Amino acid sequence: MTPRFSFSLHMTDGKARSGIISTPRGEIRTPAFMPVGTAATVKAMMPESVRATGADVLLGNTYHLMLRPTAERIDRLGGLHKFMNWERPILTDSGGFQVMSLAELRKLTEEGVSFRSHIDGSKHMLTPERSMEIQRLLGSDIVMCFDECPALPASHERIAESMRLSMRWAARSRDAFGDRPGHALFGIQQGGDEEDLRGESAEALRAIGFDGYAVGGLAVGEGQEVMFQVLDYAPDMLPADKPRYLMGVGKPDDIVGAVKRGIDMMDCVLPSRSGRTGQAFTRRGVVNIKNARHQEDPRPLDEGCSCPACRNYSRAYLHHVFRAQEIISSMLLTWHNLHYYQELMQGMREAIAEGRFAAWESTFHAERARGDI
Ligand code: PRF
Ligand code: ZN
Repeated sequence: MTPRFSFSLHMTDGKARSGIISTPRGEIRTPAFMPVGTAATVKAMMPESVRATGADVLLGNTYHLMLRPTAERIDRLGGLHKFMNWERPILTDSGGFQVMSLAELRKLTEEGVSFRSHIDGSKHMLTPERSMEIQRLLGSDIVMCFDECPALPASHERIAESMRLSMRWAARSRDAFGDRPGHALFGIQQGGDEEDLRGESAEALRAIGFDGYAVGGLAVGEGQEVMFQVLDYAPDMLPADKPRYLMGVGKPDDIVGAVKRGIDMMDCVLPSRSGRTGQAFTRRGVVNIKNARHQEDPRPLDEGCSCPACRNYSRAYLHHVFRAQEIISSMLLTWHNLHYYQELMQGMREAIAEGRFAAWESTFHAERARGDI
């Protein structure tokens, strides 16, 4: 028998939840953070190193991979897992959001989005049906519905029209996905910062029925305060027995606030991208390794961190290789940042399981308030 996709909720502490998503390619411990592997690589990291940081699942992108090297080529080469040497679960985003933020000459219709590639200007079209086909060719374990959303702030009418289009696309995504045992399809709630529209969107998705539900359309310009206001009600509108995924979030304190409000999965480029720009996340806040104050500091980035950057190198070395633009700088800082994010998730999972999330959260904020060493 093919092992099925399933979610088992183990513990709740307030609204925070811990559990396990089971897939034929392995388990995903929740709350989960998914490193972003946009172009079939988590930049500057070998897949075994990504795994060593504690990641159970990666995120891949329909938009980037359809343009280069194309979904058809990846399929001919045995699928994305084999292509990039990551055998564990992969979730793929559906492309609509990336088209609207990255592509040129976009044209949105009921049918889908036509656009020109940001790489070579070539013409393409994405529809719910084509997005489902691409994600199938990639061999994605968790497939996302095709959707779109406005940047915030936006008017109620603008948000409503966009959300209703995304809900019609969600129904088409569900039909095109079909029945694929062992693979999951997630719906995406839209509705911006309007409570009534979030409710309408959740209703539409529940009526169609999905294996998991994402909260989309946040972290698009509204700021943390408004995002948390929406997260105070939006996750509660989605089925409690299915995973809830907050897309494209975020900074460590965004992630903690989202888990506190009932989110199970998140993804963000921040830990990997910041690693390449010299920003390190630590329990005492953000450290800018290019700052001259590190140039002769023999101490590690973070005394309490067990990652290779902190075990084997000084701040002085990390400062030097960053300034000299050496490739190892991106490798070490990305490793550290991904390790930090995964330890954050592990800390929350344990705290939730032991019913001490509130105390864990107080310590998290207190440590950051002390500032860097
Ligand atoms: N939809 C999709 N991908 C996304 C988003 C969304 O709303 C966001 C919003 N933060 C990030 N990535 N499909
Ligand atoms: Zn470290």
